[in-house]
Amino acid sequence: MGQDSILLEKLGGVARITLNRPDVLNSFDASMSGKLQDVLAELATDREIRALYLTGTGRAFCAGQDLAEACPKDAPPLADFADHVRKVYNPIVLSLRNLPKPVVCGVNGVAAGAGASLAFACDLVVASEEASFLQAFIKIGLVPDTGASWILPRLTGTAHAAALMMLGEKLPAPRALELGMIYKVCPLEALETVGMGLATQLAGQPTYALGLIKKLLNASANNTLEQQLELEADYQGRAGRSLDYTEGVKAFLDKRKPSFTGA
Ligand code: T3D
Repeated sequence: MGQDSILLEKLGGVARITLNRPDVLNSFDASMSGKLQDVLAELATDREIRALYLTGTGRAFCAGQDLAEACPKDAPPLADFADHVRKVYNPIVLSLRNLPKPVVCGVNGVAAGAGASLAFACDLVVASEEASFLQAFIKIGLVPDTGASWILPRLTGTAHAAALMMLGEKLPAPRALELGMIYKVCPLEALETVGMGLATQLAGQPTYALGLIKKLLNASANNTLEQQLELEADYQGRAGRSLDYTEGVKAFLDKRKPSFTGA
């Protein structure tokens, strides 16, 4: 029996998801993408889980599509990449962006093609000093997918996004940090502590409000100021009716640490 391509551990309020095909740099075959979709669907409704941590086994985070699966040596290539992208990668991006809880990504090594896009679809990205990001698509005659062409220009501006996508150069994590593509860089030995630490911290925060912050950030990309102001008002109304708001204010007035339940 083969190894499990996705590992899921529930550690208190945090779900730790590990991409686990290290021999092929955790590239996505049908089994791994299907399992990731299933795990994300399960975690979306698991009330005990209030934050996710996504990382990879071995020396890579994820090398995107498994090219041996997409173009087998002795068989015809995947019939329709459009169909494949719609069914496999688009639902994963939408699950991560629409998940009503925060996702921290711990990029342990190279993140290439859809693997880089996967990291950028998460809320907070922490990378090891050895990690790198690679818009590998152009190297094999493809275009960026899995949300890269939407998110990269918003992270770096069009000038850098165009260079990354067109030149396909490997970008070291410290440079990705300088360009505003990721949140933090740390030594590889510290990645687990830093990444899981952030996820654990987030799991103790007001989950409902964090979910609304994600929605605000998603909407801000295309809204006018007027639309965004209205959305903020609406969400503030909702957050103000949450149990965590009541607890937050009560704790402040009592001069004690709040105990948020996520509701
Ligand atoms: O199919 C569709 O629906 C289209 C959608 C596509 C979405 C995409 O993600 S397209 C982009 C696909 N990914 C790539 O093009 C990246 C390919 N990999 C690389 O360019 C390099 O491996 C890296 C730059 C990521 C790392 O280089 P390096 O030198 O550190 O490692 P390596 O020696 O190239 O790879 C190590 C092993 O992993 C090697 O196998 P071996 O020789 O030890 O048996 C290599 O073949 C394997 N591997 C790496 N990436 C992939 C892979 N095997 C299958 N698919 C991969 N993507």
